[in-house]
Amino acid sequence: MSQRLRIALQKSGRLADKSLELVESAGLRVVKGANELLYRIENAPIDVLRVRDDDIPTFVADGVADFGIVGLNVLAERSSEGERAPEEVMRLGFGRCALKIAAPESFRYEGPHSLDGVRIATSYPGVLRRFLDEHGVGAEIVKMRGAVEVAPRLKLSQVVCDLVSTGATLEANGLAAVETVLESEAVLIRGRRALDPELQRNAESFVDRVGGVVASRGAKYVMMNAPRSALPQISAILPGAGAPTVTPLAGRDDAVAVHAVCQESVFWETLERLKGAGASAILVLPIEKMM
Ligand code: PRT
Ligand code: ZN
Repeated sequence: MSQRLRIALQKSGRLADKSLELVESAGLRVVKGANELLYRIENAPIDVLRVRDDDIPTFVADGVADFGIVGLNVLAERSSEGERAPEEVMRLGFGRCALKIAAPESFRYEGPHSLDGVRIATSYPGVLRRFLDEHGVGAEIVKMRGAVEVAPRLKLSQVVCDLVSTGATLEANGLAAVETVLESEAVLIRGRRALDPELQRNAESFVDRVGGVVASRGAKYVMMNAPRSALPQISAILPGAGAPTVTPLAGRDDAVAVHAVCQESVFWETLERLKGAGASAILVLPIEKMM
């Protein structure tokens, strides 16, 4: 029997749908069978293990799964505990949030030193400790598993260190963010063990495909005609493009066709600047796949 690669994804929660979507965008057909714990991929030797996000780093570190998708916040907390942390393969561009220190309005915050001797409630004691140590701050960390935002009202702590996306939860609890400890997004992680050659090939192909999906998201293919003399200026305007492809135009020595893959958003302003530099017939096309 051939060996199957295992990818651990959050079963339900903020990352669940987008993680599965990413796998599907990579051309892997997921069969949502009766087995809630394990989904099979029908067109590749891969299984999807569906678990709680907190368990994913452990499963990947222990080899129960070969890859996983978690918030960078979860990976960072795990890494701060020292031993056997999985490695980050790539950032995935969704699940964005930030681990922030938030305080009631009455708290005077003038920088990390304002936290000296203060009690801080958090579910991320490791990441917070590292931040405090880096700033030479001695604060007392109160570890909580959830509902961190209520700690100041319960007099468990003066301030909190919690994940924030819109900030609505902080606001509803009379807190305001004063410091960012970690910017987070979903990341692909893998274990550090060597895999059998066959699994290793599968793993490389999986990483290539996921990388292709992530890179092509937001990327655009830009084409235009331009005076040869404007090439340096045009290359400088194209957002996040490597060296563009330049081809001659039939019957015209002074003008060329320029093709480029832009990794960043191409705005109307960009097109206007290209036009201003002498470009004409500018086309911006979506990219479906990239490798
Ligand atoms: O059941 P399981 O253990 O798998 O899930 P979970 O409840 O532990 O995690 P889940 O699904 O809530 O979050 C999974 C991951 O999503 C986190 O580890 C983060 O990487 C990421 N993420 C992105 C967030 C948020 N945005 C977020 N807003 N995780 C939590 N929140 C919390 C925030 O702390 C606040 O309490 O959501 C609340 C609303 O946030 P505001 O700022 O929009 O009000
Ligand atoms: Zn969790």
